[in-house]
Amino acid sequence: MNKIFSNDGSSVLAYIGLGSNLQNPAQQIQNAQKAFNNLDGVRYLKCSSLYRSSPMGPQDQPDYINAVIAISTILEPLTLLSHLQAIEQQQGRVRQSQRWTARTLDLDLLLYSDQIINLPELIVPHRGISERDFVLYPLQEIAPNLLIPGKGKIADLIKHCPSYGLERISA
Ligand code: A4P
Ligand code: MG
Repeated sequence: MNKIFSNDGSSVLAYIGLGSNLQNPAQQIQNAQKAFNNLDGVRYLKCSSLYRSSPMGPQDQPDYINAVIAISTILEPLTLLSHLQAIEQQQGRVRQSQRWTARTLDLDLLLYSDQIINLPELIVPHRGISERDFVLYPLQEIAPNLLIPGKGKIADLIKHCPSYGLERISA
């Protein structure tokens, strides 16, 4: 447990999507879990299984490993986003001009409590959340009854979700 986490009721539940398809993706996900464990203002709660998926977007890149983690946090959304980007940087993320290219680590803020956020640099729920099996299945695994603000019940979203050949690879 990190030092400045308070338990005074001001913390919120948030879900983060993790994706990696470069430089030992499963290890990248594990390293990111450790980074969350060490982040002030964040309590790491749980992580889904790891899932393998075919790339969404350009096909000339390796398969992805995806997972979702739940955290409790006292950080404001934009502060949390800047920590996510710092963790991506620490794990060697190189941003390309082209969208959806291969990466060592991508951290997306999927949900922040039941808030809907529409800022230039932060959109929550994450804009792809309802169209990605590699997000919805791991999310459902750790939050089976989730209601996604503005979108509906997770079980209903999964029924209409395209498939990227998702395969659960570890518990
Ligand atoms: N941003 C806005 N809202 C958010 C949010 N909720 N969480 C902004 C995180 N970032 C958010 O992101 C671009 C900008 O989005 C950031 O500057 C931030 O201010 P980025 O990580 O720099 O770039 P990106 O990830 O390449 O772009 P994008 O459009 O966010 O891509 P996605 O949606 O993250 O998708 N295929 C498989 N199978 N599995 C994957 O995990 N991931 C992607 C990336 C493509 N294909 C994939 C997977
Ligand atoms: Mg991203």
